[in-house]
Amino acid sequence: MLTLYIGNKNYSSWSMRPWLVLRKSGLPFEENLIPLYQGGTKAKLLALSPAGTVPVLQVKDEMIPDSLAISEWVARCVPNLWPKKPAEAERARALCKQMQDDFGVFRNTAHMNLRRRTTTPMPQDCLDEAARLVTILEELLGAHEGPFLFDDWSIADAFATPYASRFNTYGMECALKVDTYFSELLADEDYLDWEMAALAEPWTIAVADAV
Ligand SMILES: N[C@@H](CCC(=O)N[C@@H](CS)C(=O)NCC(=O)O)C(=O)O
Repeated sequence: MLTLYIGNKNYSSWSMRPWLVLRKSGLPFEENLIPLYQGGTKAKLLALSPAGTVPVLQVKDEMIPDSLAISEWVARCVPNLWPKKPAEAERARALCKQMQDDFGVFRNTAHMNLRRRTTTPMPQDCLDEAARLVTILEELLGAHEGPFLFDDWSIADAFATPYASRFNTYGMECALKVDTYFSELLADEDYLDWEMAALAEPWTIAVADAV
């Protein structure tokens, strides 16, 4: 049995990604949600793994932290979660890493917050990073038939989904091709299951709701 430890569905972009990957894999899994930034949260996270963060995937006695490491583990169990052509699979892995590591100003200014809709203008450095991401996605979409980044759904699309939700939350505009792609991600039935649960959550994180 697999157990995926996750944070709040409304706010935890890192948790959403491997959850979507597991859903697409068809592997049965249980989820265990640890509300973030409450008394005792950090101790619970550190008891799961030295990373002290979610997501963590429990596979029997093994605890796998990190959204990309978990996604890699799932992709070793189930075929076709990475693009089939090796060069495309490498490109997809690099893009996932970039979506994890880069765009820090964008991520930390425009927090993922599925419940929220605001037209508060975002600072220019945040918009600049968002525009850089859009350029990367637009180029990939232009080189493929779609509807996803590498034609068929792949882990790269799971990693892009929290960004799609940010554009939605903050009413940020982007190129038509990318806008169409984001709409596809946000209409995905697994994403909608996640969103429905997020909307019903009682917890709030003030710093994210203040934007
Ligand atoms: N690189 C990690 C980052 C995980 C991460 O930062 N998770 C956040 C939740 S969105 C967390 O657990 N924060 C709690 C804390 O840092 O105390 C991954 O991809 O899984």
